[in-house]
Amino acid sequence: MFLAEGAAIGPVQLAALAATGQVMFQGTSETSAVSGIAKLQDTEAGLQITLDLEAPPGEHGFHIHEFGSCADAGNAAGGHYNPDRVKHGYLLSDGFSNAHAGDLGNVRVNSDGKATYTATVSGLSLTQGKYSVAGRAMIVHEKPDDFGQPTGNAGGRPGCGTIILTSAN
Ligand SMILES: [Cu+2]
Ligand SMILES: [Zn+2]
Repeated sequence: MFLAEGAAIGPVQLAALAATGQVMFQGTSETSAVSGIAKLQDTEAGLQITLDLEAPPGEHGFHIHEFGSCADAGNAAGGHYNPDRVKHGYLLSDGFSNAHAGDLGNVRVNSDGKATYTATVSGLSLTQGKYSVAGRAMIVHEKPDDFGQPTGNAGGRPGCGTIILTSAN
């Protein structure tokens, strides 16, 4: 029985865990000074996010929003990805019960205008399970996410990109 289960489950799990994706961030208006790329990968520990960004120095709220459109100055992306209808927070420390599934916190941009953000977010996936994010949008906000309600007071949406799959297996 043990051998039969291993033979049946192993290859399926490996295929499901190997998806990769990316987000090309572009300014949502002529005055938006935000650009960059995020590489995404499903791993056994969760969704691995590696963001390289150029933006005005300081902290910028960073979220996954519900819809994969950046039109209308980013507003077409809708609200924070929040399938559980819970309050706003910081997913990496508050978890899915006390934060939106899209609440990735802040990106800190250095004085040279560059930032890197890396995280592995348990529970999120590109295509698998309850919290799948491929086809949605990532937004880099004008201001810091202060984790206030209902959405962190992060202001405008100067940077946006759609989460696309680069490899499904
Ligand atoms: Cu946002
Ligand atoms: Zn939120």
